[in-house]
Amino acid sequence: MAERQDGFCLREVLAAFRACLTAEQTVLMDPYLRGWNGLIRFLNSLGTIFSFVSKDAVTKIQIMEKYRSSDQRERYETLQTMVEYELASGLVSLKNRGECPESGCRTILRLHRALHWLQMFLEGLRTSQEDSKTSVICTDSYNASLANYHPWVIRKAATLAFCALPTRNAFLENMNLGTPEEAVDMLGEALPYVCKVYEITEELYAKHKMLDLP
Ligand code: 1PW
Repeated sequence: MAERQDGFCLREVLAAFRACLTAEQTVLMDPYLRGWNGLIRFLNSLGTIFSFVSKDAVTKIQIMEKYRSSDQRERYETLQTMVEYELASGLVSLKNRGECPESGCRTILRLHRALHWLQMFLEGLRTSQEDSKTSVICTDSYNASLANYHPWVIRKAATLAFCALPTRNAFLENMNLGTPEEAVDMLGEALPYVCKVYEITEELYAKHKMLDLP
């Protein structure tokens, strides 16, 4: 297994997703992107083979960070304000990607779909037996979620990369959450927040009929 990046801890990632949620049931952009940056560090710690998986997510996070440091930063404070602003200003293309290739709405939708995979994967890991294969858990969760949006060649490459995943216990230890048992407890406590962020985003996109943005 590749060397672990200094100081990576899944706890911080999960705390970031928890911090996304406001009392008004909106999702704050900055902790959302912070959570994603942590996930990328985590993916990279799994080895160079995962860098192709993380590269696209990195590009998308950077698009969103650019909005957050632009003159329009306040419009992008939450996913809800972003949707409202981009729709009202004609910045989202509902039919043709070419018109708005970097809209925040389409960019977040890609990260949102990937988050579903992550949520299912970590839940699978949490509830699996000690001798379960992480590659199988990862492939199953991928096939049930993100794979539906990927062409054959990406599905093939992703599934190949999953074969290189470490064993379940090594994986749980790599999360830096203590023993595998402690890691499982931590996941049980924190995953509901990731689910909640996912659900609120899904509802927001469904309400605006944006679940299939090109
Ligand atoms: C082990 C835990 C896994 C959590 C990983 C989350 C990262 C997922 C990134 C998958 C990227 C695969 C290669 C890129 C595919 C793009 O074509 C696709 N992007 C995503 C994020 O699915 C669609 O983006 P596009 O081409 O419409 O801009």
